[in-house]
Amino acid sequence: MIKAVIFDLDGVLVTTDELHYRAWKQLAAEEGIKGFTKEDNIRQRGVSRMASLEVLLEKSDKKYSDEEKLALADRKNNIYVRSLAGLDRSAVLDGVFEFIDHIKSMGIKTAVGSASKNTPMILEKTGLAALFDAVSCGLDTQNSKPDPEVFLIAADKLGIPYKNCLVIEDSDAGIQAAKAGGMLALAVGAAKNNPHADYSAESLADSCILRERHYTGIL
Ligand code: B16
Ligand code: MG
Repeated sequence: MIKAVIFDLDGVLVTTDELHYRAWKQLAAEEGIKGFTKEDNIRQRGVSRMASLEVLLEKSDKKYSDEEKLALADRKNNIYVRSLAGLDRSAVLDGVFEFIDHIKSMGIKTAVGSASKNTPMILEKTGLAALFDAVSCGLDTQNSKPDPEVFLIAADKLGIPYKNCLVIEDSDAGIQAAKAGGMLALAVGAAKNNPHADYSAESLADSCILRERHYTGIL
């Protein structure tokens, strides 16, 4: 029985995935790194800032020291954070507010489980912050998805057993993390065809999520 839903942030609750992509694109252009594509960006979903940088650097001939890598990650984050300046409620993906209202009305707890260290700021700016009973993010963790740590911390903050948690994710790394943590996983968006997910849907706006028998059964 599901007692808590743990939501990924980027690509599940908000549209910041495109802003991450543009920020990495800009950094690539500044560094003269060619051939960074949307497909590469899909592999950056859900993984930490440093792991995302490694995906970009696969396209570079230059060898960067650890110090230079930290500086590159900082530059990307500065570009990304600047692009969040005008972020507001309109960045919340379709169906999110309705879905959260629905599960809260059933007494189900809600949490965020995101790799992003910018999670608190994004939740505040989009008006989502008050809707969650707990937040676990890149500021809380040592290991990034596919390690389950971010979701285990979310469940621990809620005081709910792992087997009673449903994780909603748009990344393959996130689905792997949820399953490694002994949780159920609903794959949406870019991860919707992931064979390891227990359930899948186009997005939270997909009305079948609330209508279909097996979903109502688990929720
Ligand atoms: P930051 P999620 C992830 O968010 C993004 O999908 C991923 O592309 C990014 O590298 C990661 O957050 C870290 O973000 O640089 O803001 O700390 O999908 O786990 O909500
Ligand atoms: Mg995501």
